[in-house]
Amino acid sequence: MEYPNSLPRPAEELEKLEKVWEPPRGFRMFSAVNNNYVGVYYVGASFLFFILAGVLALIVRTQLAVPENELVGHELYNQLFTMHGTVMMFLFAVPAVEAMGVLLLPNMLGARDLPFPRLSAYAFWAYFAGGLAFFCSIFFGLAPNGGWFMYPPLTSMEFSPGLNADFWLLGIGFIEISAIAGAIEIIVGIMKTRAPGMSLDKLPVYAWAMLVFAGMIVFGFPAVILATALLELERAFDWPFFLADRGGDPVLWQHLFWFFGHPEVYIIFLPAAGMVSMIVPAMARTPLVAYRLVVLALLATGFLSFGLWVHHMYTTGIPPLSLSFFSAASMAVAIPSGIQVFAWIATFAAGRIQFKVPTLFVLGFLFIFTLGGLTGVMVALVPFDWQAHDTYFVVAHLHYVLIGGMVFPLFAAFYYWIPIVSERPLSERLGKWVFWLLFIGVNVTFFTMHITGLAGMPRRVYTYPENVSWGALNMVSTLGSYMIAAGVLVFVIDMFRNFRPFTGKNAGNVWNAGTLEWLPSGNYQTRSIPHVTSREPLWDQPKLAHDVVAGRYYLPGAPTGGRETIITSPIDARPQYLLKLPGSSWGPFLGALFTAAFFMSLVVKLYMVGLALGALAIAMIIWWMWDTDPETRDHPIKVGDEVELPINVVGPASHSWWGTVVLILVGATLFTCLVFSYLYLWLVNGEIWLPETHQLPELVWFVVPTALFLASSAAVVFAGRQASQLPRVNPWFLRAAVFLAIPLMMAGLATAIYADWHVGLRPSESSYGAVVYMFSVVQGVYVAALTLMGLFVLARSLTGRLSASRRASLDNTALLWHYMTAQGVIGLTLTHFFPRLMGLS
Ligand code: HEM
Ligand SMILES: [Cu+2]
Repeated sequence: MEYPNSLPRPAEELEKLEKVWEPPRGFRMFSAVNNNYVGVYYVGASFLFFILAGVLALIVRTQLAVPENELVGHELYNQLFTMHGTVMMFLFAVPAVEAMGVLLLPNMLGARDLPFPRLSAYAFWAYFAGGLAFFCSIFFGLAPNGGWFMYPPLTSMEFSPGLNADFWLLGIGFIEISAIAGAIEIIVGIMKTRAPGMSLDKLPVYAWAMLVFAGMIVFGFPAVILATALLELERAFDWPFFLADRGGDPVLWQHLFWFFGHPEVYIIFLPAAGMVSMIVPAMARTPLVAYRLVVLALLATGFLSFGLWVHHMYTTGIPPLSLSFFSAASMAVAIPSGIQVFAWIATFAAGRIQFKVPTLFVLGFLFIFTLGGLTGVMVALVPFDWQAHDTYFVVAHLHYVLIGGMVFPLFAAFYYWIPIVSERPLSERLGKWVFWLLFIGVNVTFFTMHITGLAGMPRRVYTYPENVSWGALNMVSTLGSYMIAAGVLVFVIDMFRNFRPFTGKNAGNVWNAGTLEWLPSGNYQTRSIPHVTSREPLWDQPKLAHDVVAGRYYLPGAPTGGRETIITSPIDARPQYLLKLPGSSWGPFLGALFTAAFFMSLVVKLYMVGLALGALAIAMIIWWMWDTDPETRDHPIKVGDEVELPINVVGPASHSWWGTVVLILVGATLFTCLVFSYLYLWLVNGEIWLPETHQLPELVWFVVPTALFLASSAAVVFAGRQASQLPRVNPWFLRAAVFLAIPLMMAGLATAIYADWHVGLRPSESSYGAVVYMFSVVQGVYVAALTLMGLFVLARSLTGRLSASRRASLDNTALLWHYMTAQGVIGLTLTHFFPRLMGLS
């Protein structure tokens, strides 16, 4: 084929590329933003939380080893198992798979980096700092103790006074926000930074899995963010969302929680399945059997898993028709998982297997996960579930699924992929020890729990009497857990002996795999960005690695003098423009620390300190946003002898437009969950929800805020029109329009709140009042954010950073602005007309 670039390359080209991508040294490593640094930190931090939560599990198991043990006592035990479950799920499992994505995806897609490196860095540091602070609550006896799903009324103020539950609510709500930031990065990265030619049909299965994973975060996590916000408002300001005596309903929490919580299981499992789909072909030395079916299975699982949340709530009195719908959906989701398992087995059968450590972990995964699936079928049978519910049988089942479905694939992935970030691969000999200790340990620990469970031992009890004869089984189980710990210890030793990241070198393609992450790479990833023509380019083009290193493909140097990558079209990956990437910066690190501190001060109710910290966090974000949206040059940049790309395009082609659209989807999901809560509370508590004596505001109070929101959007539209005619028109028209839009929007919010207030509605009197004011709370978040963004746009215009071709800040602000208006109008329409329509008032 024709190569984009001719050889030989100019002598200084590689030197310049290396210089531009040179990572910071010493303590400035905290300011690194590129993925091969942040990705490694991120994976490391999540593993640290795995160990910390594991230590908690060991204490739990030690406590349970013998009957009538008084090692930790009742209250601490509750905190221990709550923290163990919470940390494992929220600080280990989700971040670990997200971290692997940040680390692997750029290499796998043939990109220099994902499109928002500073956002990744910010998300990581926020998670790490916030997570550590959250974990430390256990040392002060302040850790939450209501179990990892935190059901009210147990977690309401009445039964959980003190700060423990607040730590959970604010800590987890905040960490989910960081997970969403990572998901936006991953979606836009997969859609827009693939190597030229890597059409969706040639996308590695792992990237597909991560796309579904990130999409599920976008549609799943807002539910739990809303739920935590509602419960926190109830606890802090007595807004009765979940208190039945004032029209609330504790089951609303369960709906919102499981609408996130069930997909959560697949959010953890799908990336692991994606990893396995990469490891199996490499270890079998043959392409994955039924690529398209596997991709379809991933998409189907993602889609179906959202219809299943109710199966965690069979005992809450669901109507029979919806019961049968949800059980049918629960069974349907087994089909796509089955397809993947068959595809892996067929691939192993078709190839010649290399029996290395990653292969062992994949086989261990298949074994343990299948057993977990079988007990899953058992608990799906209603009479059996009735017996096993809340016993150790369920603890056994859930650990088989989680450890089999996620921990084993993760270890396979560690052993498989570490050669691309470390100068040395991990040891095969020690790896076998790790595998057998973990495999035997897990089965010893958890298989016995099936039996203790059937013998009637309930979960979440801190001890049990002598005479029930659960003692021997529990002792075995505890010994097993020490075996697991020994396995993890050997792994850590292996890491100390062999893991050498950040040296600028790596061990290379040790397994002879076929996908792009195995191209020789430096801090800049690949020397030149290949043109992809198949799913396993390294197998199909034997000279590819050589040509890439020689600089024959796209972007062999750093033509703009800074970091850059190629942005391609979402479906068929045609090159669209050259994106200038940021270098190291302190903004994300400091911004994240301030954000974490902000949330922690909310927990301890230091609202003024929180305000100051929040302002600092925002200042950091503005600081780093300031140099995005660079000056476009008139002449395009050469990325090949004959291939030229523009810099920085406007509108839907641009990566920041995509980022904003995904953010809007997040917001829209949260808003939909709020609408659901409103209707749900009406449905279950209709009679006391809206007292008949209550007067709705006159309709003029619908018209005025609606008109104000619409007018503010119109002003923003006008500003956009003006911007596209710059420099022919006077920039002061644009500035005046943006400046006017802000008070219009604020007035819209203020009148909406006043409308409810002046008819005597109060948020703490009834769940109706609480949920109606909640619409304004959500709207208020947008008003605050858009005020800042509007001022930001103004500042850019005043300093000459806004023009017809350099206007991403204005365009993205406008997108979000119109969304805010739409959300406001829908909320107003619902709260004003629904009660009238139902004849409630
Ligand atoms: C590494 C070995 C592990 C051991 C020995 C272990 C042990 C335990 C035990 C004994 C309980 C029951 C506590 C009780 O009900 O009183 C428990 C609960 C739990 N574990 Fe683990 N676990 C391990 C790994 C994991 C992993 C990897 C995950 C998730 C990725 C996980 C997630 C959970 C969850 C969600 C609960 C439920 C907590 C609750 O009831 O609120 N565990 N674990
Ligand atoms: Cu479920």
